[in-house]
Amino acid sequence: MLIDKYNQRVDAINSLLCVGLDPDFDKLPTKFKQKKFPQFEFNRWIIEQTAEYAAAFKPNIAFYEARGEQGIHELKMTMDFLIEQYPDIFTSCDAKRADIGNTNNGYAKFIFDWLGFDSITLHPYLGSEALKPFLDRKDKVSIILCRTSNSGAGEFQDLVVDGQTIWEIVAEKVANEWNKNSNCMLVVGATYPEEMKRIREITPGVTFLVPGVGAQGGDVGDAVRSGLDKSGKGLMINSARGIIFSEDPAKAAKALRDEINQYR
Ligand code: NUP
Repeated sequence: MLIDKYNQRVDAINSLLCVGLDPDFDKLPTKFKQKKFPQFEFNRWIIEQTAEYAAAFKPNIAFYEARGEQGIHELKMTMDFLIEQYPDIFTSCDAKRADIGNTNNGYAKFIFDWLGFDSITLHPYLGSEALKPFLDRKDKVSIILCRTSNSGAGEFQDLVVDGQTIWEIVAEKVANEWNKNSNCMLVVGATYPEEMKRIREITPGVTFLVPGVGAQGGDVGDAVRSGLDKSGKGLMINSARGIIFSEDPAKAAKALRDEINQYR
């Protein structure tokens, strides 16, 4: 079970930190922009700076797709580097996929098998039947959007159906149906700690990917207190811009790891 890979790393380095590898090309320091493989070289530097604090790395595929085949090539180089040099660190591809069944096989082949990611983010909009090809992958983790961190998250997610919000229904689906292989996680934004508390009640044993701290301004203490599970884990707290574009990424990663641990 690949969630064990994450938990073992959490225990080994005492960290719930996930470093977001979102190398927005326009924001790269000039010395990287000039290189043959700018996003890869930047990522390698970030990985080397932050690995000792990182339980997980999460590239968002958008920043690579934006550069076409060159970006995809550099994402592959990044994954090859991580798999070879840091095989204990959990990897997540933030791609928010999910389509009809046979189309999903294409996504799974690309992200799990070719790129070699441990996990993928998925939206639940097409329903259980559509998620099945991902959920059936016992060797990989499916991370399902539940309550996202953005300001407009509530437009659909807060809609009430039969007395429950959509995000509560998604959490219940994971609790009761989708997690039969113990390979599901949920995306729960740090910017909504009250909702996170409720989702923790519905899914006591599920690990949350938590974006929204750092650049998006979510409070680390609120998120940790709301989302921690009984074992003092259950969270993968992501920061991208707040670490990778800070003056000193190693220092920023250590500071966030320590801040998270202060509330555990
Ligand atoms: O609800 C979500 N919010 C969010 O920011 C779900 C996500 N997957 N993300 C992603 O997390 C976002 O696309 C980006 O890759 C990362 C947050 O980055 P940052 O705000 O720490 O720079």
